[in-house]
Amino acid sequence: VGEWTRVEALGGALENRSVLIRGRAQAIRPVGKKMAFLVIRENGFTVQCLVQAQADTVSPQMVKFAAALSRESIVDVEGVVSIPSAPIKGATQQVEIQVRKLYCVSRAVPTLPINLEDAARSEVEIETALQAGEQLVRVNQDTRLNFRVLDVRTPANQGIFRIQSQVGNAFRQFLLSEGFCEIHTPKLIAGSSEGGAAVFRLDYKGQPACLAQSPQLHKQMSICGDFGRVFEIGPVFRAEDSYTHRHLCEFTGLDVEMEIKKHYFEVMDIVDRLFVAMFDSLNQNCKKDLEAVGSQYPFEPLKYLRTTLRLTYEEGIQMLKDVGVEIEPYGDLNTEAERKLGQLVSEKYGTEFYILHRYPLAVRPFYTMPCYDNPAYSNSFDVFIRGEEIISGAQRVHVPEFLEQRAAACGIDVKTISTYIDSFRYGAPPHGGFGVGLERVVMLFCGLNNIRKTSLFPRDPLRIAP
Ligand code: ATP
Ligand code: AMO
Repeated sequence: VGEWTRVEALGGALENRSVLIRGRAQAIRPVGKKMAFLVIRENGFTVQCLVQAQADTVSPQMVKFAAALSRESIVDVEGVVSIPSAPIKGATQQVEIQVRKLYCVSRAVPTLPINLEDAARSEVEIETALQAGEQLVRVNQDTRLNFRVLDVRTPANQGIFRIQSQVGNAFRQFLLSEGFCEIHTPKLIAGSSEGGAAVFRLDYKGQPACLAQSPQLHKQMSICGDFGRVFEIGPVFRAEDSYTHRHLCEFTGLDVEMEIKKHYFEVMDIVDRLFVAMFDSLNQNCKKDLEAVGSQYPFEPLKYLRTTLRLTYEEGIQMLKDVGVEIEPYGDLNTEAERKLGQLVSEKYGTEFYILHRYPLAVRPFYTMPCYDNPAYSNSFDVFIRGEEIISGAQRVHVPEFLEQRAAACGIDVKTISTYIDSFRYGAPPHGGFGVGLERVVMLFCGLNNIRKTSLFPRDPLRIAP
C-alpha cells in the first residue's frame, strides 16, 4: 500500500486493489461478533467498509475494536476494493472495502452532543421520520451553534461555506480584473464611521476608541491617496442591540470605493456586472454545494436579469402605494415594505435582484452626496436579493466644507472625524462606493431564513462563543 487514496476516488477501476484511506467513522454497524460495517466519510464522500473475521488476516479482536469505535472518530483503513453484488445504500461510493487493517487516529467521545444524521435532515424528512415513529432528536439552532464544529460537518453546511468562499473569490477576481487594488484598513479606529450608536467602544491605551463599523472613512481616504479603485474584504463590527434573522454583531464586509467621472451610475454599473458575474460563477462552480444546501433547505434558484433592474426610490414607493402600502415619501422602507416591494418587483419584472436608488437624503449617512437637481434626494442606492438588503452604496461628498456641514447636521461631533475631513483638503476626486454583507449574500442567494446559518462562528447580541 503506502499511497493514500481519497474516498472520492474510490470506484470500480480499483477493484481488487489494496488501498489506504483516512476518514471519519460516520456509521458503525456490528453484525454479530464476527462482522462489522463501517461507513467512512472524507470530504463529503462516503464508502462502506467491511471488517470480517478471517483466519489469516482479520482477528475477532479487530472486529470488536471496529464495533466499539465511536462515531466521528478519525480512522485509517487499509483494505481491498470489491464490487458488491447489490447497490450500497447510505454511501456515495458504489464499492466496498474489505478491511485488512484499521487504526484509530483520533477518538471522538462516545456520545456526541449532536446526532449528525438528524442534523442533516430537511424539515420534510424530520416530519416523515417523526410520523413513522422514529426516535429523532430535533436539533435546534442554539444547540447547533454551541457545537458548531460538529454542526458544520453536515453536507448542507459544508456547501454553505464553500459557496461563501466562492462569493469572496468571485468578488476579488472580478474587481482585480477591473483594475481595483485590494486594501486593508484599520479595525481599531477613533470614532464611529457610520454616525450611528451601534459601535463597540474600547480603551486604546488610555484613549477612547472603537471597533470599525465599516471601512468607510479609510476606503474614501485611500481614494484621496490616489489609489483610484479599491476594495476590501474584512470584518465589520456593529453593536446591534436587537436579535433579528439578518443582523450580526460581527460580519464580513465586501467593500468597494472608486473614483467617478460624472455620475453615481458608474458605481451601480460595477455592482451590476460584479453581481451578475458572481451569480453566474456560483451557478457554474458550486452546483454540488447548492444541491447539498437545497436538499436540506429547499429553495428556488435566484432569478436575476443579465442587466440588473434599477428603480428609483420614488418608483419603488409608487409601486407600494399602488397596492395600498403607504410609505412616507422621505422616510425609509421598513423590513416589511422591503419584502413587499421585492415581491412586486419579482412579479412585474421577473427578477429577485435589483437596485433601488435616489434615496431620500434624510435616511442616508452624513457622507452621502445629495442629488444635484433635488437635495431632498441623494446619489445613493441599496441593492436587494429576494426583498432583503444586501448592499448600501452612494456617491460621497468630496468637498471638505460641505462634508463638515453635513456631519454637523447629522449630529456628528466633527472633531472625532477631523483627520478624515482633512484628507479632502489636498484635492479629492469625486468618488463613490458600496458595502456588501457577505453573510447576507449567501443567506439570500440560498433562500435561507437566518444569517446565523451563513456565519461560521456567528456573533450576535447573545453569543460570543464558540
Ligand atoms: P444597514 O445597516 O445597511 O442600514 P439594515 O438592513 O440594518 O442595513 P436599515 O436601513 O438599518 O438596514 O434598516 C432597514 C429596516 O430593517 C429598518 O427599517 C427596520 O425595520 C429593520 N431593522 C434594521 N435594523 C434593525 C434591528 N437592529 N432590529 C430590528 N429591525 C431592524
Ligand atoms: P451599511 O451599514 O448599509 O453600509 O452596510 C453595508 C451592508 O452590510 C450588511 N450589514 C450587515 N450584515 C450583517 N449584520 C449586520 N448587523 C449588518 N449591517 C449591515 C448589509 C448592508 O447592506 N459604509 C456603508 C457602505 C457604503 O456606502 O459603502 C455601510 O456600511 O448587507
